[in-house]
Amino acid sequence: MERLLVTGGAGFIGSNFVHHVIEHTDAHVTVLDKMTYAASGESLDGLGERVELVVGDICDAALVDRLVAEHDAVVHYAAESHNDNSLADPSPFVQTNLVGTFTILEAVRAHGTRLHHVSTDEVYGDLELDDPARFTESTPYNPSSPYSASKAGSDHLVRAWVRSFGIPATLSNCSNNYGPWQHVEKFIPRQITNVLSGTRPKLYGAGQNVRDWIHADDHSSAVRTILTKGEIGQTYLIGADGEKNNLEVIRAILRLLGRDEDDFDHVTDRAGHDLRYAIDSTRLRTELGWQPRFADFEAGLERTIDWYREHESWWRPAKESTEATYAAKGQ
Ligand code: NAD
Ligand code: TDX
Repeated sequence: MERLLVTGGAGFIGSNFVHHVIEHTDAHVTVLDKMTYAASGESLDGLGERVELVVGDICDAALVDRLVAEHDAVVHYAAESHNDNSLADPSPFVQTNLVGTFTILEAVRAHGTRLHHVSTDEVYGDLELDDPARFTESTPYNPSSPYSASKAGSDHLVRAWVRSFGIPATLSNCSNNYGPWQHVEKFIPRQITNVLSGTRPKLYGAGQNVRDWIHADDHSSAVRTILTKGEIGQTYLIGADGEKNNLEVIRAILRLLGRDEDDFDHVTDRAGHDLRYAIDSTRLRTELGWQPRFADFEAGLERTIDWYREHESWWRPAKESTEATYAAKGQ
């Protein structure tokens, strides 16, 4: 039985991956998670004895070294992940995303353990709205926010450890995820839970910014494909051809919830707000044979809305303080 160490496995995407692994393999999974505000133990409920949760920090070198030594592969999701938080206080982003990744790399180097590093398309900066181009594995890095710069730095560390020390690692850069268990600070859950709470959705600026949406289940299947079939040292872009601007998404949420599509507020725009992200995932599809299952964004969004309707007891405790933080910034 394979032993996998999944960092950040109690977060939105990491927990989805743990479910995916338990469903599709006979692997044993150890989750290493600091259980920050973004984590949810509940997201791992019901998975049985093949999943173990270790509460700890990826910056704790002794703990990370011991855990890495006991596992066959590490899948590294743990990060501070929210752009708006990185604008308010970049410090934990530098600590977790850079020092934490460095700590994992040193343990992987010491023990020769297979690593997959999970990253974001935001490392490439943004595209113009009228530019037909999409990001590829050779697009130059040009991050905009403290979050994306810290993720870009972590990618560079992984690549340097591959080249200089020969560690057996792969990398992936994925577009915007949606689905169950996403924190209410993020765009789609924030707007769904606003409507469910009787509050108007909040659109930054004019809402022309484009994101390339992918369901978290498709991200998980892509990471597992890369972990099993990917070429060591290689980077794979993960995306499902889901480009939509924020205005379209907010209108779709209102429509699916039976509300007037114009029943939302324009609020203060994000500083340095990236215009457009778009992924060309040809390498992953042609070289490794991966395909997304959730091709229809609106159908996936409808299922996600149903999930938030049915899980109010999960998201409600974080909602009030999240909205208070946004309100203090005029957002
Ligand atoms: P999330 O914020 O929901 O979860 C992050 C998890 O990491 C949490 O469980 C948190 O407790 C844990 N964590 C944070 N600091 C830690 C530390 N120092 N030690 C141990 N655990 C720690 O994030 P997410 O949206 O699930 O993103 C997961 C990964 O995927 C991140 O690396 C992110 O950059 C990447 N990614 C996210 C998206 C997206 O759309 N959300 C897209 C592409 C890539
Ligand atoms: O209330 C809002 N109103 C709004 O218009 C919020 C919270 C966001 N937005 C806009 C900003 C973005 O253009 O919606 C878009 C999506 O915002 P976020 O959900 O904050 O995501 P983004 O900043 O695009 O980053 C996400 O995708 C890439 C994840 O949070 C990152 O972890 C990932 O790397």
